[in-house]
Amino acid sequence: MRIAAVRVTPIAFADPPLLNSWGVHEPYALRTIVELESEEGCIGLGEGHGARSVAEAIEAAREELIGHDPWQFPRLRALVKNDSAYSILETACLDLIGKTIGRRVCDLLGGAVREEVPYSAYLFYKFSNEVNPEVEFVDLSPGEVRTPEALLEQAKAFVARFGFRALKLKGGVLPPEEEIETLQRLHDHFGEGYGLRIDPNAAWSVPTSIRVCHELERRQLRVEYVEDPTEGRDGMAEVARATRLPLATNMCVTRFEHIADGFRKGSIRVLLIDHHGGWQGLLACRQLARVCEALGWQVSMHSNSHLGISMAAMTHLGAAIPNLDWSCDTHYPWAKDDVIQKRLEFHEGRMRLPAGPGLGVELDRDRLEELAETRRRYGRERRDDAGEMRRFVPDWQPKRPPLVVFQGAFP
Ligand code: GKR
Ligand code: MG
Repeated sequence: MRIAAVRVTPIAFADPPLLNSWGVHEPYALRTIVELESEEGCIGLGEGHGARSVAEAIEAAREELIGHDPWQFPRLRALVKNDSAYSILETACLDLIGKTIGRRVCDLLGGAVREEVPYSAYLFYKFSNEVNPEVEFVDLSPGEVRTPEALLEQAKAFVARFGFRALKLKGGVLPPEEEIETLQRLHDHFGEGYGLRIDPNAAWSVPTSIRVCHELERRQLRVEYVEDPTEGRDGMAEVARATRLPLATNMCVTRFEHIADGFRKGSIRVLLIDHHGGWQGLLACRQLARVCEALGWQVSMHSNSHLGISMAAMTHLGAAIPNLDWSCDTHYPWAKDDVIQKRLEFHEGRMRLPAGPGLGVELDRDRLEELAETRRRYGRERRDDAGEMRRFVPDWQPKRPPLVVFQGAFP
């Protein structure tokens, strides 16, 4: 089997004004969609980070990709050095192979250990959707959410609609005391049956992180883990030594090269894997899960704003990892649009593996073209939450710059 055609489509889709420690989501999130067509006319799909540099990296490899055998992953890696671009192409190759031989992507990752993958509610403080009156967002949590009470209402809507049993709060937005109070409200309303997580994206100092962890311990909330309270593997290790709560990361250990240092220092107990960026694809993430097991680290999964091809790929990966210890993150409920023909659904907080070979999803070409047009009109070429926040707070500065930037998402 050989690749006969490569189509790269940068898109933009409506994304509500969700707040984080850098700023606020722009009215459109950017993604890159790739189709790889084999000589036999079969099409493999990939989705990933939306910065212009990612599409350019794929375009730069186009000539060598034509005629490439999709089974040859080391050669693909040699052709494409940009991690985000590689991961999109790898996903598309796996989809293409699966569709050609009639097997699911999870089988190509070693086989499914579960048919349904658990996900968590990804809860955000946010501005009212009315700050972007020209954009049509998903009908979930349309108003402003900047108090513990309002966040609880958002959580109720997520749990009622999707049945999630774990609640992750994007922190680093309100003063820490109000974010603790928000977790308390969630605990009081939902009770022990629901796990809580908070992720301020390294916005807190070491002393603040320790103070927050001690307060969460004192209140005896059911905290599954505290994600990236502070910056860097040294800072995280200092916090880890001071608390009984497990620390998790998608910021201080984001590549294989970081593992030894993070392990030696004791910076984390949970790793949020992500096939889209520095971990370099689904196959490597499957291996990464084995490394985590050997180190005694637990495994969870990270997400950024995404659509259905990524949703399917994440679900195949989650299905193929025996030691998936925690329900996975996903931004999917925040997206109204999609580029696949039938949007994927959660049932009781889980997503079933899509039926059919490969990823099990098919492209909606009309919708892809519409979202490509949205991207052309929108004109932005990389995510800029801090710049967007300056529309509302002209002298805004991100609370603390993240140590590790998310390649492709924040180039
Ligand atoms: O969507 O605002 C966001 C998140 O903060 C995202 O950018 C992070 O990459 O979800 C992420 C995380 O867990 O840190
Ligand atoms: Mg995180």
